[in-house]
Amino acid sequence: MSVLDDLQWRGLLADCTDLPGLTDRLNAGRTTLYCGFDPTADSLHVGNLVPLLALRRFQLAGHAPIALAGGATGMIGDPSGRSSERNLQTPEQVAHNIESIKEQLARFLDFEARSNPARLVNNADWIGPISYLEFLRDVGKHFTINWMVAKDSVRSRMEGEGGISYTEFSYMLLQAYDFYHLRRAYDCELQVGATDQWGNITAGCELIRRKLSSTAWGLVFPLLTKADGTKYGKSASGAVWLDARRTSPYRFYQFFVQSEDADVGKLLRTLTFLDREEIEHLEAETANNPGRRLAQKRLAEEMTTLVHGRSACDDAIRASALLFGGDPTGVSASALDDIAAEVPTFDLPAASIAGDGMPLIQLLADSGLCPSKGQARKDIQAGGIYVNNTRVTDIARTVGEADLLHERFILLRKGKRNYLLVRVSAG
Ligand code: 545
Repeated sequence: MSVLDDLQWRGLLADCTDLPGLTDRLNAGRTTLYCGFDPTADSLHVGNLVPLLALRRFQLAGHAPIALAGGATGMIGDPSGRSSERNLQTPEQVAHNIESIKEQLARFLDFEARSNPARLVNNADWIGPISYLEFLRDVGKHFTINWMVAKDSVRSRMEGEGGISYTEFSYMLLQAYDFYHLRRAYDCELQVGATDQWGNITAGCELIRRKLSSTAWGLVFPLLTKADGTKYGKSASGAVWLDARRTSPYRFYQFFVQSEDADVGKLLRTLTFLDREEIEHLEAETANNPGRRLAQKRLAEEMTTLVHGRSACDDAIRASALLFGGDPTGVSASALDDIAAEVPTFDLPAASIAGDGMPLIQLLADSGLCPSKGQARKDIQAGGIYVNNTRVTDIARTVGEADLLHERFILLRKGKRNYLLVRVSAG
């Protein structure tokens, strides 16, 4: 299957400037393509994965991908898909963000591939040195205002209340100039992005045609949405980031495990590298056996491994099992730290459990898991209290050093789902 057929089957082809022409070009041999990422934050999020993974899909098919970090464009701000003017970022913010973003981009591409290595470029390298006069003469002159205001990104803002600054209005010319530059410097013939980038991408194709009399193609993917039409990639607590410091691997895993049955097939197709046969099998499983959530588990495992690596994924799986009554052995300290962000916690000085330990009833009441010592006693008698997921039957049970996981955690549970993580500190 060709890369375009594969993208088509995955539902990733939203639009192309010339699909038959691009098909011929890709069939004829190795093609260089690019996708740009502006340093608007210090991490990519799940929503940015579709085009980034698409670069990888093209690379796996033998083509040469370029990931562009927008050191210059990030100083301006893309108006595409935004209903209001952005605040300018400081040069320091841009510099900081670009370092983290570059590191993330690099993780998904192969820079050592012998015949089609990936490249990572920064448009500040070629936009930085141009003078304003040069830019107006060499780039601006090729575009009419009439053409520019017809673009969605500009028109919607001109119709709206706040308007659009001259600065953001000019953005598309910078991105157009990038494509032209990459066309000349690296023979880059294709730019990809999600549908919000259509205007900027076609501006580049236009500039290449005008200045070089050569062709270039644009290809856009649909923006990820859920079956209910809402934006994908946001959890109740905000965006799902690729940076483990912003979204823990545990939470990342959970985000995918909790996908709706109606969305999981689409997510497997757009975000994973599983093949058609396997995905269709998982979709059939969802239809016949939804309770098992096999497709969701597979999706979460693929994505967490891709973004955080195998061992962080294994940790997240064990931590998830732990919050479903599983065995705490084998759950790493960092996974327990991630769990601390998910369930109530209670901090206890180590001295309280030294020696003979502390009565469990006391700990249940102090930590707030049970409203009082009397209620804690009743809960134990009813068989509803667990220490490290083992049921406690003895009301005289104490908790001591022997109960500690990684020398600093004790997981308490009341009933089926109420967890509380006790963190024991040295002091
Ligand atoms: C800059 C210079 C170029 C080509 C492209 C650009 C960036 C482009 C843009 N893209 C978006 C983006 O989001 C921030 C990511 C990092 C926190 O604004 N003008 O930079 C998104 N892009 C990926 C997809 C997108 C797009 O990175 O194309 O459509 C989202 O899926 O919004 O020469």
